[in-house]
Amino acid sequence: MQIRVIGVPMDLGADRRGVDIGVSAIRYAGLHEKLRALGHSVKDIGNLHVPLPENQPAGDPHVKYLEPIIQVAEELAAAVSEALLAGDLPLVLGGDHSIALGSITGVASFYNDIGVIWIDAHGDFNTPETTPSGNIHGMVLAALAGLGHERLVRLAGRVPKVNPQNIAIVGVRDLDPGERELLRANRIHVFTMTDIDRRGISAIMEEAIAVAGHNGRRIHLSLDLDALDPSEAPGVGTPVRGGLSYREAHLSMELLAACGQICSIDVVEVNPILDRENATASLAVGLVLSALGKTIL
Ligand code: NNH
Ligand code: MN
Ligand code: MN
Ligand code: MN
Repeated sequence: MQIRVIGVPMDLGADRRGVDIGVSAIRYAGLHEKLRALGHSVKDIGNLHVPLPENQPAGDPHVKYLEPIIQVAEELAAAVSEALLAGDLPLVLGGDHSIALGSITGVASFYNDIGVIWIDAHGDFNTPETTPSGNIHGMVLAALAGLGHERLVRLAGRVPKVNPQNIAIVGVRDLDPGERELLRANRIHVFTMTDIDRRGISAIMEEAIAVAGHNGRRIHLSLDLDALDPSEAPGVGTPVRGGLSYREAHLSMELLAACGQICSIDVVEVNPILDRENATASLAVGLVLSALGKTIL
C-alpha cells in the first residue's frame, strides 16, 4: 500500500496544551521505518499550517477557535482527497480530534457513501448547546453527522458528511448529559466499555465493522488514543479509567485490517507533555501497524 502521512499540529480544539507536538512524537516513535518494514511505501507531506492560540481570541465560548479550526479543516480536506485521488491511503496525525472534521470531509468528497469507526472514550457528539467545555474536539462527530454549529456542519457544502447510521463509536465510557440524549435520539451505534466487557472486543468490533462497512462501503478509522486505558496511554488530555487494554486495542486494529475496507485513518490526542517516555506515541505507532496489516505470525 502507498501511505501518505499528513501532520496536523492542532491544539485549538481542546483545553490541555501539548497535542500539537503529538505529530512529532508519533514520527519519532519510528512510524515511517516500521511502515516500510511492513512492506508499505510511505510519503510524508509534512505538517499543515495551524494558527497559534496565542495569536487570536477564542471567540464564541460555546465553539472556541471556530474560524481557525474551519480554515485548517478545509486545507486538510483538500490534502486528504488529493491523497485518495492519487491512490494513497491518507494517514492523518494529530493534533486534537477536531482535525477529523477535515479528514472525514476529504474522504466524503472522494467516496459517495462512507462508514466511520470512531474509537474513543468519549462520544464527541456535543453541539454548542450541549458542550460543557466549548471545545470543538468534543463536537466534531456530531458536526460530521449533520448536527451542531452551522459553519461546522456545512463545511465544504455536503451535509451530512456521514450518514449517522454508518457511524460506530467504540470504547465509550464518558458522555455528557446532552450528548447522550443526542446519541440516543439519532440512534447512533455506540459500543460502550460495558458492551465490550460483556460480549468481548472481537464480537463488538465485528458488529462495528458491519455497521460502518455494510454493503462493502469504505471505512474511515478515527483513533483517539484516550480510548485506551490510561495505564497504557497516559499521554492524553482527557484520560478516563476503564479503557481498552493493549490487546483489545490491537485486536480491534487487526480485525479492521482483515476486513479490507479501511480507506483512511486519523490518529489523534497524543499529548507528549503528559506522556511517559513517548509510551503513548509508541503505542499509537503499534496500533497503526496492526491496522495496516501487521500480524503476529
Ligand atoms: N465531552 C467533553 C467535551 O465535550 C470531553 C471531550 N474530550 C475528548 N473527546 N477528548 O474525545 O468537552
Ligand atoms: Mn452562552
Ligand atoms: Mn475524541
Ligand atoms: Mn476522547
